Amino acid sequence: MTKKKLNIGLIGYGFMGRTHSNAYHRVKNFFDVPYEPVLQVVCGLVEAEAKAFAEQWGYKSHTTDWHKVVEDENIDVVEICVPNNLHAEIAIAAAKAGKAICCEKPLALNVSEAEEMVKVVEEAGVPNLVSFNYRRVPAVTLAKQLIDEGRLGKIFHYRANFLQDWTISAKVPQGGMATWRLDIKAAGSGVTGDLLAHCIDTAMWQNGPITDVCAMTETFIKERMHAETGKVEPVGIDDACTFLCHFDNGSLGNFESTRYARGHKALYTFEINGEKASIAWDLHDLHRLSYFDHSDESIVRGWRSIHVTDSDMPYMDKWWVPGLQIGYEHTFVHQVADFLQNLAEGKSTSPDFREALATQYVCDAVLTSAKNKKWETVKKA
Ligand code: SOE
Repeated sequence: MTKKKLNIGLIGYGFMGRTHSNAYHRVKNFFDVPYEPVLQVVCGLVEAEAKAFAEQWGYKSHTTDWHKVVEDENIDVVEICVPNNLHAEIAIAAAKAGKAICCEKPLALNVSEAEEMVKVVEEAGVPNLVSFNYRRVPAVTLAKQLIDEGRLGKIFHYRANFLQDWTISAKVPQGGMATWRLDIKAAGSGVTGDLLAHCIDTAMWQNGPITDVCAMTETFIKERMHAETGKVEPVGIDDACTFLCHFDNGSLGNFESTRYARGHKALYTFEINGEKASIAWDLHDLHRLSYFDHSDESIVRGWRSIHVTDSDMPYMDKWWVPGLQIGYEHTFVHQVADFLQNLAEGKSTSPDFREALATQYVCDAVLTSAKNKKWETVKKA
């Protein structure tokens, strides 16, 4: 049966542009999606690079002007994969033009931009999604399922880390194509918006709203060369951030993120301790979910390592056979599969802009708390 074509316009051809493009290619082969995605146009800063990207990833055309993508009547979905400071302007224009939107995380540079984005997409009634992809690692989705089934009972503790080590050298510049995440003007914050936002999104999805936070941040390297100006400039981002929090359900949270944990490249881990059971997960071994069930007979009770590959586990019936693995890129395929399904029903996909605003509120409270050295209440989205 021929499916309705869905025309995709991608803005940004960096790392995230590749993950999203790959997802659109793969999704139709593995999932029974209601549309046939057509990669129509890619937009990026440098013409030759946009052209090369279009050729490599099968986009029909390329441009260096994002307005052309948003204003193109032919485009159904706008994919926003550019630095954070460009999210709001593009998303607002796309919503006003009636496009469905998938925006990279974090939603915006700051809370006021994020609030405006939510207002505009909701007024326009366009389906929207923010790409917090780790929710769609099968083991992470399974963890959510186990919690929702009440297997952990009352939850006492939620702790999460996201550790990297790629900015330890003072020679790493700030700004520019590859290192915009170090430039406060482009990123809005450092590890808080870039890495902790992932942990916060997963945590609130699994364990409910965060009500208040107490944080500390540090900028270990105070000045870096700016890739665009060539000048040594003060660094405005947080290199590391640790915070404590309360969840609405009474449990305690403990979060840490840094780009200065020598030896760790992308060590995203979480552990949740409940009255009846505990769960732990580690991105470096993403197929495994550690699970401890106190109701097991005591002589065989212990931490089990569940290999999340069986076909009754989230998303896994679409891939290979039990025991065979998938990886990081598949989280984006799952995201697109869910997005297309919801799109056909005229719905947004979780986490939508409003849920991402809730994460932005936590990030904002974290940064304010670190600055003021005080507990901060988190605004409700
Ligand atoms: C930063 O290094 C980064 O690429 C984040 O921007 C991503 O969101 C994260 O998934 C991996 O690390």
